[in-house]
Amino acid sequence: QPIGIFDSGVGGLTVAKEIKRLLPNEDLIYFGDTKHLPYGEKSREAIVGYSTKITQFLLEKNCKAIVIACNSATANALKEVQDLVEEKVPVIDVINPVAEKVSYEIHNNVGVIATKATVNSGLYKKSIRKHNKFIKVDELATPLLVPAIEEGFKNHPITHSIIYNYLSNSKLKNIETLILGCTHYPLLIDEIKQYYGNRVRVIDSPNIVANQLKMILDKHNLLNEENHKPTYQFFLSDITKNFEKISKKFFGKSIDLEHKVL
Ligand code: DGN
Repeated sequence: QPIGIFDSGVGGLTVAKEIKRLLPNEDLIYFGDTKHLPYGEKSREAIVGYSTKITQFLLEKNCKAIVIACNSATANALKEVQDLVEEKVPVIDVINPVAEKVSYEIHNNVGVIATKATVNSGLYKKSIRKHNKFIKVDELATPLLVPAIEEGFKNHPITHSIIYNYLSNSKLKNIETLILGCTHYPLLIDEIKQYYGNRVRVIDSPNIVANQLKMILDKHNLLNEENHKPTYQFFLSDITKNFEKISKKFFGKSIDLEHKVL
């Protein structure tokens, strides 16, 4: 049985890649809802609608776990996705495991950059404060980063200037730790680290999420045998050049992208 992973586009590939690295014997099904991207600008109702439809599709594909590899979907549709699966399979999200880890390990000023849909939900702050109410959390919406990434503007002057403009915001002035609260953003991690130098620690969210998944599958006795040869399947609601390029970089040239109407 495969693990189902979904995002609005290429962002969730940063999580899928880490899952593949940490769980090399697992079959993966990835769904990128490229037709409805970006989720960060959509209403809660729309995000709930897309997320539950994709979850339904992944359940039909017999997935043994669902990874919501999208912060905007987690912040707006986690409960609806959980209700839909009725505890038949575990649901792993990208906010709660990161917030929990940060709240135990770090005791300082934390900054979160994310889409509007995530920042408006305030879920990072709530989730961190639930575990540790002394941490100061500042969240900033940085919506232009997703279109820049989806356009393939890595190492590009436009992206540098967007990063500079956002990160110099006074909200993030005194932070010592930064959470990339959008699964697209690790694709710009070099540029973001370059802006801060050693001043700020950037959390490796994909690694935390992949570890959480591993722990849960292990707990439920759902991990494949060590000699299992994995398969990787990709479904997109719209096949785009940029997805093709990034997915091939992450998963190898031989992968196929299938179109699925959503
Ligand atoms: N990658 C998604 C996230 O983590 O929020 C959303 C990006 C988007 O669609 N704006």
